[in-house]
Amino acid sequence: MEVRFWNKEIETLDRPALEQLQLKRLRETVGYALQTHFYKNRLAKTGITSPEDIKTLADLKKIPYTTKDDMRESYPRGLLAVSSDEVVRIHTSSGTTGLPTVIYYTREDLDNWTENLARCIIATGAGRADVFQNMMSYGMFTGGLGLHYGAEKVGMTVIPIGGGNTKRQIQLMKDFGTTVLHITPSYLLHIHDKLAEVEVKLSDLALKRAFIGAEPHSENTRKKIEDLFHIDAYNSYGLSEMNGPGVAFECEYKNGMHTWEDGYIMEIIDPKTGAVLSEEMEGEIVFTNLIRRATPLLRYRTRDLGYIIKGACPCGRTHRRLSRITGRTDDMLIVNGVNVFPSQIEEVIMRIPQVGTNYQIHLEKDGALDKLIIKVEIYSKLFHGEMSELDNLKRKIKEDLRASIIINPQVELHEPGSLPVFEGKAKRVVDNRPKF
Ligand code: DLL
Repeated sequence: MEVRFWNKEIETLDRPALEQLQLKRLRETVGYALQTHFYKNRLAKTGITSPEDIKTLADLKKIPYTTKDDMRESYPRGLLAVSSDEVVRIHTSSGTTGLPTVIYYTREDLDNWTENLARCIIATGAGRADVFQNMMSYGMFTGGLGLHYGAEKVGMTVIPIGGGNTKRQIQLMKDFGTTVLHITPSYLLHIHDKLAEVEVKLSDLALKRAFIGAEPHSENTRKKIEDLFHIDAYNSYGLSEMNGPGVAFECEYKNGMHTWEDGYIMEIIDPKTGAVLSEEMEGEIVFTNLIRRATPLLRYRTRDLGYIIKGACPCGRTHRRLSRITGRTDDMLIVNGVNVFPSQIEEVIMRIPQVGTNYQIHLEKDGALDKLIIKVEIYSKLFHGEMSELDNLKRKIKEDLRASIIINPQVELHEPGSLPVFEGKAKRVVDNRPKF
């Protein structure tokens, strides 16, 4: 495979040089952080009052973690490190569970973010000859604008349609010969269902690749997408607190997501004790942003779970790879005392070929007990077959789930298109148990 790079020098920098660069940028970032009320107070307690107090990368450990609550409490300007005339853009999180978190960007911050996205795009093998349909929503969400500028930078033809309006999406794919999609995996699966409805065949389209991300998905979901569309799908990870997409992205080898370590220091910690874990050990991902001056964030706890993959990637990039996101510290479900992650359920059901493109996880109370109901769409031809086929499928899904999550769920089979569709991030879990 011929490997292409956007910035070969940085992407293949040897480890000592990369760490040297990290140290230089960490010092600068601590300097910016000390301009904010929040970090000035917080760092003073640890004896860090100037960038010179950071002597080596190991000094990072002296800095306390920053949490989402810290960011909310600093809303709206407590984490702003530059004067307002230097700020050229603001993004916020959706704020559905309280005050949003806010990120400010200077011109240079946006350029740094765009540079990372250009690296990601080229790493997948895509490039200036591609037609890029950006189906992530534009606006305060970072998914739309983030990739937009990255794609323009590498010279792709960008279709800035944003999320939703599925028929129009398909029409544009067909009329403009779209080759690369940027989309959530759940919405992409839904698009496949819609193709037949609008009488568009895969052969009418020129699709080659999809960048899928912004929500958790399993390896089996990726495979399903690749098989249904005959394309390559690349996992893309990021979060608004670390600029947005472009933090970690798969290269053509699709064996974990290269995290741009000249831009982010990545640590994995034990979410309970806060202890830093070694490579291959799963825990909460913590990032320090090294390429943003307007809102410096030090040791930000993402609540996402994953691990650092050991060893070199055949592509030659030296930036270490992050595993698929295996869950979140706050999405674990406790069902009759047993811990279950939605990702475990998805992994099981998406490898069963008769299972269609959508599913939901429901939780109800049944007397004193919790009831777990898995609703899955199946392919329509099965509904017109033998009843026993449906019974067998239900039993198979139940048994496979039981083997993986140790709970006996109730399984419901649904016709294609009958479960709710999300054009952005999917909401898979419906927990109707009374809250205490
Ligand atoms: O979702 C940024 C993004 C846009 C990433 C487009 C990729 C593509 P937020 O809205 O702040 O930002 O949500 C961030 O989404 O902490 C994860 O929990 C989840 N997430 C993002 N990408 C992935 C992924 C954007 N590839 C939160 N796999 C993160 C699993 C993901 N979860």
